[in-house]
Amino acid sequence: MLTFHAPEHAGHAPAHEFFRGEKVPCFETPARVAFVCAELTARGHALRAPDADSRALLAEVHTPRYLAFLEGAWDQWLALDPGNAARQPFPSVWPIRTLRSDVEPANFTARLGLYSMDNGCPLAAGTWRAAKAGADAALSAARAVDAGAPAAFCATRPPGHHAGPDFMGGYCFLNNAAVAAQALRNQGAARVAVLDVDYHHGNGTQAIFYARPDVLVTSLHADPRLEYPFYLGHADETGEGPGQGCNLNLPLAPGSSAEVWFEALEAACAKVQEHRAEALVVSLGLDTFAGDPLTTFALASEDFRRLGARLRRLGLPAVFILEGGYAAAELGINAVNVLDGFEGA
Ligand code: SP5
Ligand code: ZN
Repeated sequence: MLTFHAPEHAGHAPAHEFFRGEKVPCFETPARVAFVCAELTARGHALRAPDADSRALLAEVHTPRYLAFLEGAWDQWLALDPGNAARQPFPSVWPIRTLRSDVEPANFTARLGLYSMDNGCPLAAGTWRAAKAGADAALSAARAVDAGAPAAFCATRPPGHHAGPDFMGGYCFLNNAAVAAQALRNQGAARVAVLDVDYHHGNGTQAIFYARPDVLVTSLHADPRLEYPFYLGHADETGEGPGQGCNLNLPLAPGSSAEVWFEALEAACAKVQEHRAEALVVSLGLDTFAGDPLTTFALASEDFRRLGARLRRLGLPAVFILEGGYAAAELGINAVNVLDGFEGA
């Protein structure tokens, strides 16, 4: 499958995140994409550099002040203290209910909180360049599909589906799936569907398209009553205003079997067809894998081939975007199984 990949991802390499109040090594590492690229190459898929600049598209899915903050964040962090080069910034205060988010604070950490949903999004020197290269890949993939490719894959990181219009979260900074969906719309697809199969609900993608009738967002994920991102992803979120009916969440019990998962996938696929989508964006999280260290679903490597084959039957041009998946050594096999399943290999 036509695959877009950029080496800039490796510059996003923060050392640690927080887990149960302790600093632990990051789960979302450069090695993840290295494993994916190695497997792609081993199975004969060619890698291509992104060939489009996503800046204008990014402004359609994120706010100007968020983009400006993210692009300058590392330099602002260094400006506080050159010694910060060896430290990671984390937010410690957030504008929750009753507090104002319209006034941008002059304090860096306060700004970081304004633009963050959690403390789970470590920044590094190369974060902006890595995230921007991922968005460039998403736009390149959408253009390739518009030019006639049946499908394209973005072997990119950091992931994007938790990033909303004006915030980062859950290892995500720029919403690559939203960039691809908006690009497909701009290129002439009357209706686009985003199908999010990551273990976690794609709260950012849902938020970006929630009031829009032209982009269906459907997601199968662990029940947010029990699992991250906790505050969005429930079954009663069906869209609002003109977008009413254009959002479908399929929350599943933690520990759900592959059989239950594929049943939910059928419901999501039926919704995509009902929407009469002309193009598909797949938020391809592989953290539904039984061996994932962060999650509780039970998909086996062969199930990812079945997923790809099922998506092919939708008969739509498709852009696949890599999202989560933290069993790094198996991530390449699982991701490329989806792509090979799609291509009927
Ligand atoms: C893109 C993506 O998959 N982001 C996921 C962010 C999840 N962050 C919260 C992790 C909570 C970890 N709970 C771990 C339990 C391990 N036994
Ligand atoms: Zn995930």
